[in-house]
Amino acid sequence: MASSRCEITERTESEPFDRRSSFDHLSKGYDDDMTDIYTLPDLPYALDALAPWCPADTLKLHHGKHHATYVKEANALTKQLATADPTDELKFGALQTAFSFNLSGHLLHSLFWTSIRPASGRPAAELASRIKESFGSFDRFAALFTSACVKVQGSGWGALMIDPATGALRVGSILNHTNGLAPGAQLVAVIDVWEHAYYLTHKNDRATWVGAAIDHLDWESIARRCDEAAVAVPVAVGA
Ligand code: MN3
Repeated sequence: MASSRCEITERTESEPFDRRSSFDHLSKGYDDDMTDIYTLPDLPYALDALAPWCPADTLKLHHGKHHATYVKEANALTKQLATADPTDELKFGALQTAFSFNLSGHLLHSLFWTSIRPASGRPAAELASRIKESFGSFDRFAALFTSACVKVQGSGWGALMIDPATGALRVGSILNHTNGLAPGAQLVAVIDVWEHAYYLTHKNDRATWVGAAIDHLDWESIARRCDEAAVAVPVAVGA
């Protein structure tokens, strides 16, 4: 239970203090009456709908524990930041870093659940031609996206994004939760390649997990996000 303002709550044996998974230690207290801003979205399919490439036990843990923790921490950190002292640079910086990490985790997972679907398939005509324009062919896109996912060093994501300068589709990697393409790049699909996404089933075989996920991309959702994306940012060239 979170402490109320200006109180320090002693933890009991049943409530172990784990610095690795909680940021409570960054604040001695905050306004716990503030409403939570972020909520865990429901999955758009049943827990067993993605089996066998993503079985129910993996999905339940991933959504109900990993994603839920990002939501919980993002809410807690919002409250802590609301009352944090910005002149306490070390603490304030740590809170901001932790908030960014957890909010990004929430947003990326929310996008991930709607980037994949139970049925395999290919993009419909309009998106198919946009992919061809951007990459040359669907196979070329698939090879690039596979590489972007498989070759993430450590934990991260493969991403399909809209280049904010030209409007072209690009693939890129996200290390941990940080977009490695460009500020303003609009994500239209992501694939989680943190080990918690696949290790229970596929052990260290990330390539098999990625292959299945790309085969099950939800092209209708991706097409919708492409349609809804803002027009390309005009880039000034010359004087
Ligand atoms: Mn994950």
